[in-house]
Amino acid sequence: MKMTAESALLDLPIQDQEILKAIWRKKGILLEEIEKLKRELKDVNKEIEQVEDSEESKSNSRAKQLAIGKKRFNSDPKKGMEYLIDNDIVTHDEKSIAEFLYKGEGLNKTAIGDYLGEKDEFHLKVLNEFVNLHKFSGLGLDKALRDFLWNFRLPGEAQKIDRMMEAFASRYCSCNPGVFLNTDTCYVLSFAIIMLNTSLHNPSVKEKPTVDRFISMNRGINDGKDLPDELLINLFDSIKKEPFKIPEDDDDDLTATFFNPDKEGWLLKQGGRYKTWKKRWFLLTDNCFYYFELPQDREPKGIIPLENLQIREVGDQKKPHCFELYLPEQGPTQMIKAAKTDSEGRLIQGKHTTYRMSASSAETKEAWIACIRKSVSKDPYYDMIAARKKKAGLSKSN
Ligand code: 4IP
Repeated sequence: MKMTAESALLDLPIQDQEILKAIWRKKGILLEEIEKLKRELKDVNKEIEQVEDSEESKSNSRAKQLAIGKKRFNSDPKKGMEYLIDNDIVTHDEKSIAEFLYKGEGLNKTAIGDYLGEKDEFHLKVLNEFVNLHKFSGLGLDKALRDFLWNFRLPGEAQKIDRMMEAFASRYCSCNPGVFLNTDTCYVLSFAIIMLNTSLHNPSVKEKPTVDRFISMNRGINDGKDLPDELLINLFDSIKKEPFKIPEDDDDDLTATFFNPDKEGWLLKQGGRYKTWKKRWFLLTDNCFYYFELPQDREPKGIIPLENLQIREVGDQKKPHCFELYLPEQGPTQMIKAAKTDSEGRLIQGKHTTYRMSASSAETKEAWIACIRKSVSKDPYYDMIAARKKKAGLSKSN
């Protein structure tokens, strides 16, 4: 006979029956609780799965938004950045935008340059934060420039370049106090390095500058004083040995588009008051025409700023292949603004109404005329650099 739990219970003394019944009740309650917990656990697991699913899709859509944002930024930097901010990928403050641009993953370096070059106050703050992310301490100016110019592509607009190079120069000077007497010196020298890079490595520039020429070009830029030759020689050697690596290099040279190649060579020059002809070494740079007694001379005999001047071919009874610089729309007695050193080495004003030069051949004459024409035609970069150069050389006396 099979014994049920109830019949077994009846065999027990009353007291034990009560205890057993209580245990059964307790067991029932516990079982119910276990079931309830199981159900709850199932629900919680379900919820967790749902949460995980939505997190995944959230991160999926975030990745998608990031990709869209970068794509938009590359075609329209301002709008792209707005999109990235609206979608909480980048926070709307100069620091996080600068960090995002500095990291630069998937961003076009031309677009970064355009964004950083914008002129309103907020963009200027971003530019400063961006420049401050660069560690220039203990770096030579060439190395710092290489690092800086690798992170974006310099925009083509003079004012944008000006702001960026200004920010670069202040950062370099604050990381390396004492190297330059002021930030304008650093600014001017940075441009000189960029120009040197073009002159040395652009095959279309035929006359390659020498180290002496580089030194003489940068005379007096350190608050009116000369920078140490050693510093300039090291910079020259570094650029000569290794040209700048330019982001997204597509044969479009960094500076060839906005710097006219300089020219130098022998010409005969006619005197102002006394019309004697002198053989002088001429050099065209920074919209100025310099002449020296000898190519290796440190000090020019004369300086003719080309601003407001025009150039024309002329015939001369005594000399062949002549051209002259003249003042357009001025009377024949109007003097050209120019400086020369007198026999005692003092700087005095020139006394020319025109500057007449004779070249050794028709080709040389043509080449000079073409180069000077390029230089006298209004170049927006010229004013910018010339003004800064002036400041770098004269700021102490200002
Ligand atoms: C001089 O003639 C030279 O031609 C000077 O050229 C010239 O100065 C003088 O012009 C001219 O009088 P002499 O040597 O026969 O005296 P450089 O300075 O190249 O020697 P410029 O102004 O052309 O440099 P005036 O205008 O100073 O007289």
